Amino acid sequence: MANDRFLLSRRGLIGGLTSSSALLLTGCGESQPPTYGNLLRMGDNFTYAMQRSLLSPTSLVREYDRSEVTSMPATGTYDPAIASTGAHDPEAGRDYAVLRKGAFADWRLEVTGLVDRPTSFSLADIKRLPRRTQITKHQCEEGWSAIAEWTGVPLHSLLTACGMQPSARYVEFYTYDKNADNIDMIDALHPQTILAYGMNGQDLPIGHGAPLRLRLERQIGYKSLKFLRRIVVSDRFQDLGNISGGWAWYNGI
Ligand SMILES: Nc1nc2c(c(=O)[nH]1)N[C@H]1C(S)=C(S)[C@@H](COP(=O)(O)O)O[C@H]1N2
Ligand SMILES: [Mo]
Repeated sequence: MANDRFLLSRRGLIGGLTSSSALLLTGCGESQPPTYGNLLRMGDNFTYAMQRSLLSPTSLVREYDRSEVTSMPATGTYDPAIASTGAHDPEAGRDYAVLRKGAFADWRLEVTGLVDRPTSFSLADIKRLPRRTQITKHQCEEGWSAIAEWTGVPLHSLLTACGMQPSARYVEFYTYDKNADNIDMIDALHPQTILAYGMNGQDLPIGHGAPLRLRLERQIGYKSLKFLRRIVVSDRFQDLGNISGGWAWYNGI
């Protein structure tokens, strides 16, 4: 009897959870990831649905104390100007070498697409926007993790500065190596999604993505693109290389 009651109440609980998460999902307008229907991307469906139903759109990842900061290796591409590191792009790599030589004084971040004010930001422009510092754990898909302090502009502040339009659904990132990727608006507007120019109290080092990188704290390491060059706000999902390259589009942690 006791067991039955437990089962019943548990069923009730599950029913309740399902309907409230359905409500929440409808509220977000996102019940399936854009990769839905791709058999190879079944994992996206599961983690996306779980995260979107169990976490509020603004639930924060844990932040650490400064005493918990660890060392962090620079991985993947650690210098877009050097052909032997990471996903080298000969043309962009040459551009990067020139910008790096000039201490990024001529570097610009282009923000275009569904914005009222397409803008080309210098690093100084970006540093004048609102700033957030957070100490978070980076988790690489290869198994290692590291804790570091990141300082930068919240992506939502940058998008607001450009007059993001209501039809925006995805934010695309293009870099100085061959990496590009996109995220949905829930991740884009999350309070801990920042474009970081500082790491552990210093300028962001080359190896970690200078002069500006994404910190996408609610997803796995490879989504936090380094060496940002261009941002495009879009209403259309497209595979910018990760999915065709065998990676999950959505990989929440
Ligand atoms: N442009 C670019 N961004 C990138 C990568 C890369 O190779 N190029 N590697 C990704 C991966 S797999 C990880 S784990 C982190 C590594 O960041 P780090 O070099 O600061 O440790 O950056 C991510 N962002
Ligand atoms: Mo990684």
